Amino acid sequence: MSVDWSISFDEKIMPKDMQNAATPEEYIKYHANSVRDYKAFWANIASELEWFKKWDKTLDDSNPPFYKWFAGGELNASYLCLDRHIKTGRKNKVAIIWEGEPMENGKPKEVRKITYNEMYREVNRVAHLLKNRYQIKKGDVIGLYMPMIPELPIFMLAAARLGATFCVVFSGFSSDAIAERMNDAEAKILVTADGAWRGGKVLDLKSIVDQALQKTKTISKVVVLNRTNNKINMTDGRDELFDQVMKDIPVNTYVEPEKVKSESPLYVLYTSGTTGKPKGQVHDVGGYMTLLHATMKWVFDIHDHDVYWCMADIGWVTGHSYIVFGPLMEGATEVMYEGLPVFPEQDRWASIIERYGVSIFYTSPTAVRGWIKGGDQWVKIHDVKTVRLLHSVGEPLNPEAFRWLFKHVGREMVPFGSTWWMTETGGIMISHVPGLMMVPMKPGTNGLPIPGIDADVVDEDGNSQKQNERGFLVIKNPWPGMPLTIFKDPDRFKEVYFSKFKNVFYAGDYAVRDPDGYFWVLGRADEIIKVAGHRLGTYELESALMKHNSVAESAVVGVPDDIKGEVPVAFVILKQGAQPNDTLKNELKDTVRKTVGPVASLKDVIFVSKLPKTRSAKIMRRVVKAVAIGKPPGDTTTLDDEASVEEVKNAYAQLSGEVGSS
Ligand code: 6R9
Repeated sequence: MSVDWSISFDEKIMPKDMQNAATPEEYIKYHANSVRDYKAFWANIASELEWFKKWDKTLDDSNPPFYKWFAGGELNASYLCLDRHIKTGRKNKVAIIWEGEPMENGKPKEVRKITYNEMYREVNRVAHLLKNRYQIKKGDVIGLYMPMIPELPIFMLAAARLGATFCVVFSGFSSDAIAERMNDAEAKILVTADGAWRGGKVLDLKSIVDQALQKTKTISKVVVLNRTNNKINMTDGRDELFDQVMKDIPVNTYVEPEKVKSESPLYVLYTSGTTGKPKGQVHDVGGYMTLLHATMKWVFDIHDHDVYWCMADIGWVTGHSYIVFGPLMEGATEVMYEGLPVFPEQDRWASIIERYGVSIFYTSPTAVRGWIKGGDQWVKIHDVKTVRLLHSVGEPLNPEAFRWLFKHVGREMVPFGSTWWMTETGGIMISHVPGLMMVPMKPGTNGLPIPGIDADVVDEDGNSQKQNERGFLVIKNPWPGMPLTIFKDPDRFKEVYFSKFKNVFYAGDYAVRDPDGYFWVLGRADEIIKVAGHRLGTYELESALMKHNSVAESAVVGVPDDIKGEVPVAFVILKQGAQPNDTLKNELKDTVRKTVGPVASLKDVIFVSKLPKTRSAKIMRRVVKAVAIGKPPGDTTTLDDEASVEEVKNAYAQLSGEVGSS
């Protein structure tokens, strides 16, 4: 998606009463120092964590781009998130305030307040279960396809305790998507639930898993939690009820946290690729936890008295980093909400802020745009004055959305930023850092790179781009939290991220730097689209369409949407004999939903007889997209495809003529 270009590079807003206010120049100076010797800089931060054994080398860079941070060091993520707090006075502090989606008489039907001690107990019991009943050990992978309930972080932490690797699949993905990921990750067991609440309905997780398991090769056991009292089928010898297998494990069970090497995998999380199957991003322990520790302090300014709420789903990286490992490592009290933030009414999210006195709120542009549409009255009926810090993530934050939330929740005085990062980066990379040094805000900007991160906007040749000119976003130094590799595919890791520009991480985003040095990320430069902040590869949607036997070829592009940022539209060439009618359109939409999951909803299907291609037979997506949004293909001095100006023009004329006349 492109940001609204009514943005102003010059508009500067400073949050009220900031003690640590700085000018952009002051921050840039500080930042330059941090990246000059970035290894020493990050080593200093890492030493704030508790290590079982200190690292031998801050950065093993002997085999780029496969970097090992804090090589030889030993620690445990579950220990950092739990054991440490039990010993240091946070034992009875509430870790998670969980609110279920169903309401009764205007109140949430279920609220669970779980202390650090209770989390610790449960994680130990689940670790015992994994270790003894399922023989899960260091290096094994467990799959998690679960609702937003506390047992999801509990299983993640239990796996981490054993030094095992977990792989979460977002509950909006289909059985095919689960099977593909579980097979690639070679997961041994899969944990799921009977169902998940979403917008007042039960999503049938277990039957989706049953279908997936027909196609998996490595999963021998399925653990099923009861969340919705949904009717389910249990397969003898394979499926086991969580309550049953847990009931004899005593509350005071203790499982010693494994001493895990810094550079060993904590989790694999699949991201949509531009081509081919989803890529399993492997994150380490030491570097990842170090980055989260730093960003929790700098970006969220987390303190013991805060009530923190990140609205993401744990199925995506934001939930991994900023619901599970970040806030729990810092000993925060956080809100975890199960369902839709606008269920049963538009004000659910604001009522949650009021109910628990949320002070730090991490949300998304799609959510905010939805609330704007719902009307100001909903937020006005709640007291949200406890909020002292706001951030957004997932897609470009348009200035309207910034202004609305800043006014209605931020009272036009609190820090509010749009944090740029990706699954690959592990944690926030470009952001305002109110916990460290706050520079003026500008509606819609991402701000400046966090300390220790050398980000830049470059042209096609990899040279720093001029101010105000669009280029590619890159990160020039290795950073803690970067992926170890793509699971079982190191060549692809190198190829996708480190080949466009030599030895520099290519993010795949377009960005601009303004005269103050601020970054403005504009959207993807490749075939990834963000639909309501959810990352989808157009390739996956196209492959799903190919499953229908009427489809010969297709191109899916993202088109702007007022609420969701972008939505996918498919251009389809039918096989001979197939009839292009509404019934077929609906069938195709259905095929995609069933293959990829409810998260993938095609907005429209457009039948065409040709797709524009370059001489090297690559589909010219820019042309397809221009047609989809009824605009000329625009700038033909190509930054993003290899087609000649003539080719682009012809293809556009042909396709728009065709679509216009059909
Ligand atoms: C954390 C997350 C990554 C892509 C990324 C970019 C987009 C994320 C953004 C943003 C503009 C922001 N993105 N945050 N664009 N401003 N504040 O979303 O990870 O799902 O892997 O997506 O999301 O395009 O490249 P992931």
